[in-house]
Amino acid sequence: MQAPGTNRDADFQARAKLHKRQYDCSMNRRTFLTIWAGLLSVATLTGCDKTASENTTQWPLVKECSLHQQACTAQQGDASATLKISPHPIPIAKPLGIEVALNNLNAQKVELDISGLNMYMGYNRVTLMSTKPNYYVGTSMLAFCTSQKMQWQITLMIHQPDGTQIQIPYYLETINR
Ligand SMILES: [Cu+2]
Repeated sequence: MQAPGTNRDADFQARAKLHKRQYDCSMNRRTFLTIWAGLLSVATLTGCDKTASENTTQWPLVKECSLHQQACTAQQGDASATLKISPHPIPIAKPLGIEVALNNLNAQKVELDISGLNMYMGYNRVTLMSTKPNYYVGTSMLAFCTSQKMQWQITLMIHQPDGTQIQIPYYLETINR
């Protein structure tokens, strides 16, 4: 283990990253504090979210709309994003068709991230392809889970040309049969 850096800025940035990382990984508070207290070398803090330092705006979670039944739209001001995941209902461990339509959002790159809310289900992120203006498609998959009920957060990550990022999260629940 390396000695913690003495540079204050680096220290601050490391803490900010840690904080972000905790949010992204649902790391529990105790683990977070343990790591923070140690302020381990930054080299150990890899994985999870490589864009943690990116300037990110998070939209509210879309929860009222069921992706099992329909396309769901998130809206903020005049900007909106519609996500459709096929087939309906959304199966586990089968290829999924992803379609995203953007409105008044300046996207350079669009990614779809799937994370387990009630259980860590690993890193699952794909880059969507633009097939026509403001329209992105791709394929993804929900990981198989031994737990009966899984709660997922499906996040559209809109990378804008100025380097900032908009994250648009959708809620999804699956029941294992
Ligand atoms: Cu699980």
